[in-house]
Amino acid sequence: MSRLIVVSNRVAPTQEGRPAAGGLAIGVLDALKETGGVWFGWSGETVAEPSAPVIEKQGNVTYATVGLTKRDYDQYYRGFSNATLWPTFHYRNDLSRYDRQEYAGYLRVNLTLAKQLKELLKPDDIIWVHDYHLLPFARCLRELGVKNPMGFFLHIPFPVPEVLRTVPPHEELVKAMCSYDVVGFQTEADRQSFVDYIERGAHGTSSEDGMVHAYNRFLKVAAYPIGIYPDAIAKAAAQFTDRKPVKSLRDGMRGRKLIMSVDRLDYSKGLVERFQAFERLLLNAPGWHGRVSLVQIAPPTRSDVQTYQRIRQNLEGEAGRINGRFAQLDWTPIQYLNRKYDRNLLMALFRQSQVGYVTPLRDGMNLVAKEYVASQDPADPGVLVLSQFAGAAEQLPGALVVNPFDLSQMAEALERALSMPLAERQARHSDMMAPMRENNLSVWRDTFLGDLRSVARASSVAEKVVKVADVTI
Ligand code: GDG
Repeated sequence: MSRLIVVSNRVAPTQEGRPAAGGLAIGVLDALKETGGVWFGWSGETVAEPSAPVIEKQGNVTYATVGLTKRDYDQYYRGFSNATLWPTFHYRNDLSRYDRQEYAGYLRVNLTLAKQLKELLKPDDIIWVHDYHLLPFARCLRELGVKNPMGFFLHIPFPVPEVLRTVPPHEELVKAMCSYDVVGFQTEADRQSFVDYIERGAHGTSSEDGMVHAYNRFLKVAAYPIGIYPDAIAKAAAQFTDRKPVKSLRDGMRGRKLIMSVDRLDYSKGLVERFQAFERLLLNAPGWHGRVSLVQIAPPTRSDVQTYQRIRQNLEGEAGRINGRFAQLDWTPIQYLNRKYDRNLLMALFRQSQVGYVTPLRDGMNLVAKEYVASQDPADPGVLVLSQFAGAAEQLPGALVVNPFDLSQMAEALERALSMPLAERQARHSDMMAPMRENNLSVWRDTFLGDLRSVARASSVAEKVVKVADVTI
């Protein structure tokens, strides 16, 4: 059996039990632990000079991590990845900036990482690369002569061509993506945006079976919506219900209803709009004063990128303003907690709440939405209020789907969720659990890797045929 080599910008914390706030880390680590393999990427440290990977084995997973120099970190990570690609792919061109030096740094780091990985590779390894930091990684490996099968999965949205074209090297990036054998997206809409670019902007073609022909390459392009393990989450949520922080939250609520939100502190998550829609609920329906609180957990990320500092200030300002306007001596409408919590504890907190409030302005999938549903007690489940712009909306038919730009609609959905009868809550909950079980995290991994293996087999057969033909001629 060939080894699985997973490559992502950041390799998840190697210490068991340390909380990893981030959907990619959660998804990849769970997927890798079952099959075993190597996880290669950045250690999270900055170093004076690039050096050989540090290898650490834990169970059946080998972690191979490398440091980045300060210049690499600034140009590749903070710069082109997070100040150009992230905002643009989340349709925030207003926050996006382009700097040619940063793009050069992005390409340089991809090449350096490819050289470092090459030294670890065996001929029958299969390589699975993750996310927007590494769009050109396969092209770099191929230039170094690596012939192994290579797949790529994009965790964030892929924008429509008109938006993608605002990134100056868009064509070079899409061309580089065609060096993979399989390119996977979270949703059908993302897949369609990529195919539209290929057909209209790159003179390529696509066929019904998902094969794309462009820039002299054949690759499979499909949607592989990432899943979770709903039953394991349900179990953890139930087990942690009696832990101290969960109990003290419950006691502190004194019979009030609880709306829960958990997100990395990121402008794509629509936090300000979410607070304002909650404010509108309190304005429109004074009967809820003193009877409902919103708990927002938002661990900080990328806090050295300037736009992230602004969102933090903005949000703290909004929470303070709304609390100042409505709070009573014994009631704080919004509890805003700017820190990380233990994962199992989060699931138990979800289970305590009556509403999961997940309203990103754009999101590749959004695992929190799925985790919220999985955490619920089937006998008395909470209701999910979900943005139509989260990939998860394609998959969670029992949610109350809202447009996060429409504050009134969000306030109405909150009120409806808070008052929903038990039978309707139960029906909606079971409508969502069934597809989540069917498309759990192993299905995501196995479908992707199954496609990667079969495309790689087909292209190696085709290569042999071409070689034979060359000899015959
Ligand atoms: C990217 C895409 C896509 C959050 N706070 C804490 C904590 N978390 C965990 C959540 C969840 C994960 O982090 C966040 O995942 P999301 O999917 O919601 O969002 P991103 O981080 O933006 O992930 C996203 C995902 O990749 C996977 O493909 O769905 O669209 O943007 O699991 O529970 N975990 C702990 N403490 C916290 O305080 N332990």
